[in-house]
Amino acid sequence: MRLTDRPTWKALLAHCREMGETRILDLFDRDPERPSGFSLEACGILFDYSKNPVSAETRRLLLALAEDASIPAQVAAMFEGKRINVTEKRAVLHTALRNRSKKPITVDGQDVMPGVRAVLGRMRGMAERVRGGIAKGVTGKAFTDIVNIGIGGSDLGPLMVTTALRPYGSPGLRAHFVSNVDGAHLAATLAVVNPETTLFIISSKTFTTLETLTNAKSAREWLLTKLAAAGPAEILVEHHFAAVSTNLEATAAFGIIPERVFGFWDWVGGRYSLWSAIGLPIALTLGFERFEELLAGAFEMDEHFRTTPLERNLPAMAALIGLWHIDFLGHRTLAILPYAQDLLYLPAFLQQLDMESNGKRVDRSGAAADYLTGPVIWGAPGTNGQHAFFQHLHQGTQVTPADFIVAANAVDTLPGHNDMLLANCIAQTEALLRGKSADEVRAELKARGMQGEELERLTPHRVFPGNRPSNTLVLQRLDPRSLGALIAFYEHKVFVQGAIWNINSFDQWGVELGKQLAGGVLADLESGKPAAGHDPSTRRLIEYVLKSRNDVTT
Ligand code: G6Q
Repeated sequence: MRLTDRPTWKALLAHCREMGETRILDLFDRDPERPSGFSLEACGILFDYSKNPVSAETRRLLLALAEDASIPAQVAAMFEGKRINVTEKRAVLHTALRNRSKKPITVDGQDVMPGVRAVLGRMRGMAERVRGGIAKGVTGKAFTDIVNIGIGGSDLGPLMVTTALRPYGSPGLRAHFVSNVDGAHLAATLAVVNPETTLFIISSKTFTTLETLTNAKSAREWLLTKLAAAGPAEILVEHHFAAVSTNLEATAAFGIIPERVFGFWDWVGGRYSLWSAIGLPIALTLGFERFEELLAGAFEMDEHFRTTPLERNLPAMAALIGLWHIDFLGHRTLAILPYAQDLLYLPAFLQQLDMESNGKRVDRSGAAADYLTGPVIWGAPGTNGQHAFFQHLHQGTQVTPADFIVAANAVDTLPGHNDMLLANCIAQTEALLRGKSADEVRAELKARGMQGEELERLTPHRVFPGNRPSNTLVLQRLDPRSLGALIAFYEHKVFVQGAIWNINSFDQWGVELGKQLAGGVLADLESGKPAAGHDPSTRRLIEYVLKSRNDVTT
């Protein structure tokens, strides 16, 4: 039966009409226990979803929908290594990468855990050798800089995590991330590193991604030129390059020695791969123990997710709240607002995780979905956003649900700063909820001596409608363990939503198309003439660029 024909879906539609204009504040008035009744705590994370237009009845109906979609069975199928990525006929086992138990995890009867442990062991060895100054550059100097060259799933995860855990980093070993094929990205990075002490990690599951290979080749050229006097090309590449890939033939052809190639498996999707060898920059810069703490935090969330009934299950409840916003209230975006500068890249990471997983328009059977699926994810660190786009959140014509993320304790701060940060975060959720009525505005203006026409003219501009929904996630502190749990929380939230929408959250044909199309236009640019078959606009753009370009290579 189609999702929208199910009685559980129809019951939610009817309930949505009944809820009508119910304000979230009314729900607090009706239920004094709401703050605790509509929040959950697990794995060191408080998930407060009380500031959403969700009553006990809404929750009951959402849970019924989840049961109807056999969420517990779908969760079990993922953890058990079933080939739930139906379009690529692959298992989805990023959870195996952080499985800290002794339990085997099998795909088609084959235990994947020995392979996982073997790669982790090699990562540990590499991290220890680089950090201990045993693995050195060709001229005998210890490494001071790691340049990860990768894009999408082979970039955002390690970039986000190494940035988020900055206070745990090693001052002597800096990580840089080059993803954009725009030569400016690599050039700017190469300008600040010393070839003698730089280790390049080429991260590409397929080792065919145009951007990554272009950057990798240019980095190799740069190194060979800079260190020409230090030895032959193959020795330089051997010392200064490592790779993370499933394509061992291509890494060998690039000149990377097998001992420096770290593999992973087709059951790890790019956006779920930071727990695999794609996390090598994390292990190198933070140390392998920290990387293991990250895995342990994620494992803890996996266990919570796998074993906890849906009504007390953080990712499941977050998914249901999101689904209520998207499909029933029509709120199509979600703002991710980390109140932590070190979580700078979290919105971009979650944007990929969610939008690449659930940005799908057909269900698993290939039928067009007649309901909205994944939301548009965007955001930026608070408090900066408050001085920019929060205007839209407070007074815009659209309602944007938001996730506020904050740590109760700072790892590395200056006196007074953390309280100010926390105060801003909490106050914003309150302001979005309460708003400011016309009467409150009038009273405020009168107190300032304003009256008459001027007061009435200004009042509507200063009214905040309020009733704007948000979740608040409070971590004890931003450390490897809690970050691991937080990322796994979002991974599983996305899973539950995709499972209810009956879509395959684990393919990415939309991304694959881009990889194909760029090749065609590139050939046009290189040949100086657009090939036949382009639409008129594209053809004109290619011609315009051909006429105007005048590259300067420094
Ligand atoms: C992630 C996507 C995509 C992928 C990049 C890089 O889930 O598949 O972002 O990670 O396109 O691909 P490679 O690792 O193969 O270079």
